Amino acid sequence: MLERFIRSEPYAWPYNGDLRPENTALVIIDMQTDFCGIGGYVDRMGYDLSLTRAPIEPIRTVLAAMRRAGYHIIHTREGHRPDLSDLPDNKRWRSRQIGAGIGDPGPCGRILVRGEPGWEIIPELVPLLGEPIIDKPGKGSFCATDLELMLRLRGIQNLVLTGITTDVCVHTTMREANDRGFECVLVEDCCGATDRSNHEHAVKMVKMQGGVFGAIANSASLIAALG
Ligand code: C5J
Repeated sequence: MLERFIRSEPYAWPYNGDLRPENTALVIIDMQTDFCGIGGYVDRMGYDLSLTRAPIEPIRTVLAAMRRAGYHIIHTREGHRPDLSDLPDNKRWRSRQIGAGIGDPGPCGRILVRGEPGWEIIPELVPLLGEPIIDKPGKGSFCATDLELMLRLRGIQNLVLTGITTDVCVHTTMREANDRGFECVLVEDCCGATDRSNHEHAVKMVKMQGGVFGAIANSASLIAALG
């Protein structure tokens, strides 16, 4: 086997040098208007949209490179059924405390509800036909979804994690994936949080204990490793 690694911290990723399009997926998490668009959920909560919009261009570049090289591409969306039957009462209650009630009407339609304009993936990163989209009711991409089945059926072992938000849905997904034995790298500049320090601390957490959840890379070193 020809070994291939990405320059990353705290170790060169993947641990075994087995980086191939066949066994590796780019996962783009929740790049929806609700998380980075005007009038969406994050905007309604009053956070700085420039922080969650910052990864759009880096992800675009990585997406184009990984599509070209034939890697698996998987998108996720956070959202709830229109009848809100998959929305826990406490999640709704908490969102209302901060003025962005999930299921309530907003400028982009009902907040975080499947089928509404705010729930759609932003046009810059629209999935191609055939690229799986995982619809998830929670923060982690494995909870109450068929993601693990899709990965196992395709023989995918390595996950390149991008999207928003670093400290919430990206981190939860990375932790879930790591516990299931997937080898994960989080691409720092392809992620963003609602708070800069949360982003930085989420990145730092991954690097503890020899890479407790995997590794951290940036888009330039990832693209360089793809050859
Ligand atoms: C949040 C997410 N932050 N996609 N969702 O509620 O990270």
